[in-house]
Amino acid sequence: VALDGVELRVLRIPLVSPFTTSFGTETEREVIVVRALTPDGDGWGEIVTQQAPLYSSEYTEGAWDVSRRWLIPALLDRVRLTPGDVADVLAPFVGHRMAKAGLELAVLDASLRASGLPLASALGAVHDRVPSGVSVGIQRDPQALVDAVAGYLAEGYRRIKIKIRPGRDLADTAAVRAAFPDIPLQVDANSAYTLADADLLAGLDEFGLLLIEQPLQEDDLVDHAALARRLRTPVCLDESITSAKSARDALALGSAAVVNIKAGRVGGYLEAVRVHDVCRDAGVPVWCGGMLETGIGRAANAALAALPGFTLPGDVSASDRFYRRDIVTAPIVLEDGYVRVPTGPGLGIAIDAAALDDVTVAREELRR
Ligand code: OSB
Ligand code: MG
Repeated sequence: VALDGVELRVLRIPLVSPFTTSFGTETEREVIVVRALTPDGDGWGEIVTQQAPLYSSEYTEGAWDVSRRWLIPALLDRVRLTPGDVADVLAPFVGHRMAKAGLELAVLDASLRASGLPLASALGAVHDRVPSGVSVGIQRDPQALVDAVAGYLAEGYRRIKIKIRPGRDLADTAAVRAAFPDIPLQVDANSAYTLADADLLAGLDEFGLLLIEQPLQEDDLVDHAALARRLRTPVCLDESITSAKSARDALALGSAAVVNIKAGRVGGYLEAVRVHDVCRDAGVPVWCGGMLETGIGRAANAALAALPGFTLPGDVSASDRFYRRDIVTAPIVLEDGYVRVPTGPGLGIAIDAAALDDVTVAREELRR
């Protein structure tokens, strides 16, 4: 495509209920939406940073700054750009993978729309719908958690993930397992433990979990391998997997038996496919993670999750899991516990301009 300009917006969207993880509670989603302006039409992307650098080192104000000051000017310097060029042009800038991923997605959407190809086909999808799991935040007490899980199961979600942290782990998991003996269940610690907690974490083994997600720190690959040897529950990595190369390293070390793939965390949907390929070649199952995406990122995640190596249900939930009103005209919905993979060109979505304007708190346009 010929990239004439890029529009950035910061959105603040209220959540339907507070979302609590080991790193804090959110009541509002602050996120950046990217619009690639081309002679053939617009493309949309989403930078999935959060307000504070707690999940990873990236955060919204930082992503905004690096995008407008460095990343977008480098892209606008090019007369023509294929989606695959974006990562190469941005490679000299260290890190900032979520910012890069959001920009790449906007270029990818514009380019695919111009050629009439759906993102799912471009990435190599083999399914037209994907099973939907839901990520449930830490609640007031175990009973409140059981009630929340019951609500999601009634909606049809096919897999439950609960957030844990020190002090809110064994009892919460035990309560959910006791209430629902047969559901596919997994836990996510968001880096809240150390290897010294191995005995405590082994206490989770009796609950028949699909996996434990990211118990230790982002850079703890060796400790994750040591922990994996002490648990029967499979260890899954989220925060630690920042590229196809780091995925290859983690698998070589025995740090992960399962991988959560998030396009933002690895620098884009094209790199996410490469992470998928590395895991598939190694026989390691993957699933699609989420970052409380709007309808933009949610559509892209449904496309990614339809690749053949995604053999576990992802955090690809319906829009109304987090938002009363999405910024797309046809929000993602749950149908018999599945989410449909979009079939239109590019992301296959249409932006609801009024809804988008209503939640926009900042806007800037950069032109070549
Ligand atoms: O660790 O998977 C995570 C949300 C924000 C940051 C990190 C994570 C999450 C989730 C929510 O678990 C997943 C979703 O979008 O449904
Ligand atoms: Mg996680």
